Amino acid sequence: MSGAINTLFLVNLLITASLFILSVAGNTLIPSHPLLDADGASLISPGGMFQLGFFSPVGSGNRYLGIWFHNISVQTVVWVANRRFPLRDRSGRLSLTPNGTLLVTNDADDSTILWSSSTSSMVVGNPVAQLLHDGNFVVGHETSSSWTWQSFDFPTDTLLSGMKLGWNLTSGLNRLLTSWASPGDPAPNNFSFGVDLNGDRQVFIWGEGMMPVWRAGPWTGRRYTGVPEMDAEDLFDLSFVESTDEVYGIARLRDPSTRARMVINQTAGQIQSLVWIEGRNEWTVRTFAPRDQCDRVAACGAYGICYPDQVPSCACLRGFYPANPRNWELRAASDGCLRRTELDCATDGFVKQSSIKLPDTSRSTVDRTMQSLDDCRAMCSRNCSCTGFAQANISGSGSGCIFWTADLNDIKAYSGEVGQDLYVKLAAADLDAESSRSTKLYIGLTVAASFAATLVVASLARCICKMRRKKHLIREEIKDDMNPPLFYLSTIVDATGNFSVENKLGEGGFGPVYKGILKDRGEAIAVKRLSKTSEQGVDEFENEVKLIAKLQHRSLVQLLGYCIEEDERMLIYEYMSNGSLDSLLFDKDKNKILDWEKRYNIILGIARGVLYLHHDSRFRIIHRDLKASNILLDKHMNSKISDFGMAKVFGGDEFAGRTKRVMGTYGYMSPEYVVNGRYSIKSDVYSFGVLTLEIITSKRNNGVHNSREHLNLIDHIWSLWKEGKVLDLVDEAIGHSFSMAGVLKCINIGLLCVEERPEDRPTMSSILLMLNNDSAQVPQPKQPAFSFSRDKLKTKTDQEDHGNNVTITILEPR
Ligand SMILES: *[C@@H]1O[C@H](CO)[C@@H](O)[C@H](O)[C@H]1NC(C)=O
Ligand SMILES: *[C@@H]1O[C@H](CO)[C@@H](O)[C@H](O)[C@H]1NC(C)=O
Ligand SMILES: *[C@@H]1O[C@H](CO)[C@@H](O)[C@H](O)[C@H]1NC(C)=O
Ligand SMILES: *[C@@H]1O[C@H](CO)[C@@H](O)[C@H](O)[C@H]1NC(C)=O
Ligand SMILES: *[C@@H]1O[C@H](CO)[C@@H](O)[C@H](O)[C@H]1NC(C)=O
Ligand SMILES: *[C@@H]1O[C@H](CO)[C@@H](O)[C@H](O)[C@H]1NC(C)=O
Ligand SMILES: *[C@@H]1O[C@H](CO)[C@@H](O)[C@H](O)[C@H]1NC(C)=O
Ligand SMILES: *[C@@H]1O[C@H](CO)[C@@H](O)[C@H](O)[C@H]1NC(C)=O
Ligand SMILES: *[C@@H]1O[C@H](CO)[C@@H](O)[C@H](O)[C@H]1NC(C)=O
Ligand SMILES: *[C@@H]1O[C@H](CO)[C@@H](O)[C@H](O)[C@H]1NC(C)=O
Ligand SMILES: CC(=O)N[C@H]1CO[C@H](CO)[C@@H](O)[C@@H]1O
Repeated sequence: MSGAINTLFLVNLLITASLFILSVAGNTLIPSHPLLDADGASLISPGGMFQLGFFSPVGSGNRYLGIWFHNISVQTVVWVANRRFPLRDRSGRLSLTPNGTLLVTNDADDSTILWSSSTSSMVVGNPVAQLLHDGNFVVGHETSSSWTWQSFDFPTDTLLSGMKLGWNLTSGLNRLLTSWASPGDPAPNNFSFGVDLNGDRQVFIWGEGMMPVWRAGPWTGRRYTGVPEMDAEDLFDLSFVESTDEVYGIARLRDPSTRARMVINQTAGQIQSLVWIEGRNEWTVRTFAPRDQCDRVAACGAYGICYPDQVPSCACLRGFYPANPRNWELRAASDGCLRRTELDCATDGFVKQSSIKLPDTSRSTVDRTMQSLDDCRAMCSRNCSCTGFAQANISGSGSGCIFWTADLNDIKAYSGEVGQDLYVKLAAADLDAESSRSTKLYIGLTVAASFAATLVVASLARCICKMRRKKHLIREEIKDDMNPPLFYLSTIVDATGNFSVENKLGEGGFGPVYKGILKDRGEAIAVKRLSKTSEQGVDEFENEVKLIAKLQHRSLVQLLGYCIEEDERMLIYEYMSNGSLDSLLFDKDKNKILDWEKRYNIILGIARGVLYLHHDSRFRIIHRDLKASNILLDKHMNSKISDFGMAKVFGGDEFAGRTKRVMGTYGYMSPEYVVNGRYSIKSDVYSFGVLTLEIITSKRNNGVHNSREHLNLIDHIWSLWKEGKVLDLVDEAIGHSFSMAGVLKCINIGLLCVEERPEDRPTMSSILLMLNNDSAQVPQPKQPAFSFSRDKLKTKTDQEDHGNNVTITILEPR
């Protein structure tokens, strides 16, 4: 009995074994012989480097069709078909249809197609699918060597030798690597790696919401500008191809017998190139990026330059100074740098910045025909919108030019000879200054503070996590709480011409804003659309809906309704035909229409709106982000406050708070808020003061100043006020028909509002009293906050770092 069973078992085993041998024998799949997971069947590439079949990722029971390195001790999957739709058991089947489509189906339930190869052209005759020696799985006619489909066109997270990364411009096919969700789950996740077609074509890593994380930059004929170590690369030979129908990067193994790959790694957020070391039985990382803090996209903002080996790492390019000194002191350099002297497009020249990673070229143009740097220079000089240039192709004797027409962003300094030369356009005055003085670093930092900056990053990360969690709750919360009308998505799509570009008004705090006309009422509306990809902004959206729905005042922009449908979230507002205050005020031509009467009326409107928020509404509300771009003007030029994304509500007698997450706009934020995260109605008063002074002078508090002695507008006004010459700063566009007393009173009030101590600043009700009543007492202002001259800044920094504990306090995450 047991002998019979044994024999039967043996026969069975033999049959199974022979089937197994049959199915693994080849590298070819034909329509009549599907590949079944239940058989343990697979294909092996000629040469034995790759294997194709069903597998389970480490730590998961799910089954996927994939390709991996054959015959090595570490499971290394390089391609996955059904990334999102795993099989739960071994019932998977890979089949080839007679027209040449590959299908992964569930054998237990034949109707479920988990994956299919998308092809537009079908194979006529006898199709075959083959796993080639390089790991490419292809479909074609049995006698032809051109493929109707290939796995290399649909990469997952791995780039193999000979694979193209980038675009077929004719078909629009974009070969992009996307990271696995986790080692046990190949579903596509946050990080991707590919080619961006804007400007001079560049290679990027993008993170969540396709936010650029790292920029390899443009190909410079020999290497990517952001990968200087490529010169020493011995594993792959990299190149970049641009033609009328293709743009792609490609890496070819120098020694085709090595096992090597490039992979976008989810946990590290890096692109890594790895090689298998036979003797050690492991993968070794050869190169990776991003490598250091200077690889973070735009780490130092516009016209900033990042030195990886220095502390602090950010500096301004020669001829530029920090846009926001205060901010730089706080190690937040993303505001970047400003020109000392504006260009005049006649006498400007260039300063050479050597050994750098070229700035972002997405807003640049390339001329490959120019032969010499002199030609590039002449071209850039002639064109007023040109901000700088560099050689496009450093191979050979060098040729071609890249011209930048926007701010120069994301510049990294290399040590040694590896980088490239960048020529930055500067005003003649700055060129002279630069030749006598070499400003390299903006100093004012101790190691303790940079440690504290690390803590800020940690606390920020924590905030972001909190926001993510909240996203899921938002829908329910809003539904419970809402009273403004709900709009259908279709109504909004109709009104805005399906969010057409022509109707886009601008970019708001958390997404684009569109103009629309409600078809049934003919009423103009403004639609604020939360960008789908933005995690940031969900909190702000929620806040704004809940808050502004309950507010009604002629000096606040009125919310008409909202829309939450599918994954869209939108706010619908009354349309303000004269746009935002900043677009008029700071435009030399447009601000001529703002005579004193209009400006005074605008100041009064803002004051009434803020007073309503602080005292008259059912709650106490602190807006926290009053600034010129948040003041909108209706058709009669009445000012209205908008954007309640950051506003805070208080009940009862409480009217101050403290936050670890200091958000707002530098230049308008009061010192106690910037430094300690403390805010109160008096921080709004401070912002109101800044706004008032900006409205009178048409100058940005944080803008470029003609005078090098002054840090900002407040500082400038204060020094003229002391000298009794403050009317010199009044915008000429106001003309001569203004009431000198009225203007002086407004400046006086503005200066009272920006005093250092919150308790010294007036309340909104006394401000309105002063504005409205000519016989009301207006006290003399004291020295405002943030008013110290450039040389005092250094001393102040020292004090903060050594004596006083202020700087550290705000950076402490709790
Ligand atoms: C698998 O690897 C071993 C050792 O590296 C080698 O001896 C053997 O030939 C390989 N087999 C195949 C099928 O490549
Ligand atoms: C090939 O056949 C499959 C089903 O067998 C079908 O879904 C697919 O559209 C066909 N493809 C082409 C290109 O005709
Ligand atoms: C690009 O796509 C078009 C249209 O599908 C195709 O005809 C062409 O062969 C493709 N080019 C390359 C280089 O693959
Ligand atoms: C992005 O990655 C984080 C963790 O790294 C994860 O929590 C988050 O869900 C991912 N986002 C998406 C859209 O997959
Ligand atoms: C991702 O990179 C990290 C750091 O190099 C490494 O420890 C980890 O094993 C990598 N993950 C995968 C899936 O390769
Ligand atoms: C200046 O350069 C930009 C970008 O290269 C180009 O679009 C523009 O036409 C040029 N202007 C002139 C006057 O040549
Ligand atoms: C860069 O210059 C080299 C040497 O002159 C030349 O071979 C190569 O084709 C150029 N590359 C491009 C993209 O123009
Ligand atoms: C609106 O545009 C989107 C994407 O641009 C498109 O998918 C959608 O079909 C369009 N809707 C209408 C109603 O035109
Ligand atoms: C204006 O201010 C004066 C002095 O404070 C006060 O006596 C007067 O009542 C005020 N007028 C109005 C209309 O409030
Ligand atoms: C700062 O230090 C002083 C003593 O030097 C201490 O009294 C104060 O509480 C500290 N402030 C904070 C916010 O830690
Ligand atoms: C400066 C400006 O754009 N003014 C406009 C304000 O709105 C009214 C009505 O829409 C227009 O007539 C003005 O020209």
